[in-house]
Amino acid sequence: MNILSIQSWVAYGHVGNAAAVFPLQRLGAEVWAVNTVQFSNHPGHGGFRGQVFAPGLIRDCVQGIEERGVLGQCDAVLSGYIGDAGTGEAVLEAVARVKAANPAALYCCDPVIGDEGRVYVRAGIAEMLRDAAVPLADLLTPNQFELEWLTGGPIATLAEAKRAIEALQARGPRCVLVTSLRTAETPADAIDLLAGEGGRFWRLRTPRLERGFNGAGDAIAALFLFHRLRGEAAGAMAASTSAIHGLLRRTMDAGSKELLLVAAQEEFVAPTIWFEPEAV
Ligand code: PXL
Repeated sequence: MNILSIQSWVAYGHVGNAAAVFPLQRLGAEVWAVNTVQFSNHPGHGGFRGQVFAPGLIRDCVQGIEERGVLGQCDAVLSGYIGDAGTGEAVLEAVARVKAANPAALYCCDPVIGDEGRVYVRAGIAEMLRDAAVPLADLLTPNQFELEWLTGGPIATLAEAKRAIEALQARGPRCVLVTSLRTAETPADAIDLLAGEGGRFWRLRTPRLERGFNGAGDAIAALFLFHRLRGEAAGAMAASTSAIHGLLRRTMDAGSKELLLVAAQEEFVAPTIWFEPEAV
């Protein structure tokens, strides 16, 4: 399995490609990692240094891969946090090139816009994701805030979440995984995930952890893509969520600010706790 992953890179810690590449490799995927930035660390630490790469670097790397004659062996493109609109265009051009070389390739778009009621990407990015990336995506992995932003309204119930997924599916992606969802039906101590594909929906309920983790969304999107390439959505949701839950629990127990991807690597292969989705 070959996955072209176009995301940010941090030297210290784990977000973007630095959260996605190793879990994919640990499962046996070849990752063609194209980095959109090189930062010292995630901005959530309060400060950071580094550079945003020009979109031309992404185009060059994809063209170079194409010139080696291997683009047709790419099974999927994965994109996440996009720093500026030019990068977004280069990502979508890469998707088009891969799909031209391998029509069976999937595009998994993690539409990183914000969380907890707040947009945290630059002006224009959210609109680009909604208007240009969603129509090209085969798999989409929004959190609840992103699902609400992309579909234009608050989501308070499971029925509303299902309708929002259907509205997105009508615009492009056949498979949508909502990576964190709290509705009227969600117990206070839980977080739900909701997947929809082929007219069916599955909900998976996990214990709510005391804090959030930068990069967790990036890692779950990568693992969901991996397992969905291997099989169907419900199984991919179970495998990816169970793995990330194990990773987060271990990270929390150790009191680490950054995901303990290396120390918890067995969780990607054989999660300690297995969560089963239910059809809803
Ligand atoms: O986790 C998403 C992400 C990835 N990369 C960088 C980020 C963020 C979220 O803020 O800043 C550089």
